Amino acid sequence: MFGPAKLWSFFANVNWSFSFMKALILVDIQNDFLPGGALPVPNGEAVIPVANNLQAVFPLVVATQDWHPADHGSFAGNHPGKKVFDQIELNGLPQTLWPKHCVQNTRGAEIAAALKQDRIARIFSKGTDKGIDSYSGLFDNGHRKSTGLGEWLGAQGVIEVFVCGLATDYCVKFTALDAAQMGFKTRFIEDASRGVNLRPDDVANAIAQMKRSGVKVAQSAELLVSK
Ligand code: VGL
Ligand code: ZN
Repeated sequence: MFGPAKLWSFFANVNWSFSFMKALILVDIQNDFLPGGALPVPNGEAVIPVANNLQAVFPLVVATQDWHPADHGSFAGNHPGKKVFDQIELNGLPQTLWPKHCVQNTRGAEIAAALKQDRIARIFSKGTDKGIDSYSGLFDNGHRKSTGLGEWLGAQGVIEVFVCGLATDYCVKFTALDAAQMGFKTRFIEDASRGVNLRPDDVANAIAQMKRSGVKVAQSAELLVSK
């Protein structure tokens, strides 16, 4: 075979779904963000069956894991006189104070047992530096350090990412915004995510902000049929 026929056979045999790979990013589906955990997201458990079904239609699945040292600066208990949900400044950045959660090597920090994990290619931890929080799975809140997730996805040939998990108004939102900013075509999967809603409109505002930043909103049903 030579000429156009050879060229055609080359293109016909490329697995384009892998060359331009789509990746599913499962954000912080950890015990502490589920009922009974330290910082439960209302109805957070509802994301698990949806996330389990979604994994089957993605060639690549990754997860993020909030992974704090016990003396992390985002914990209210590490700031005498402050309460949970107070706003402070932490090394020059605005910081909401949270209950102690997702402490490294504790049960609360473990990925939920009900989440299918055999297809998770890599888990990227974040929030490991006590001096700065990290809502996004790609960078800390000051964009000072990368977790390596964005670079790793790029190296796998990923051009499009689908982001879901906990919590819509914090880690899911900032993961999606950073992915879009890094140049990934980015979609937020609404029914595979739940938010905290400290203020009643936080989830709605998070979705609006993602949309303004070029993140498209998807529902799991449309993804499960078309792939
Ligand atoms: C998260 C607050 C503090 C999240 C993590 O996963 O959305 N929220 N740490
Ligand atoms: Zn955290």
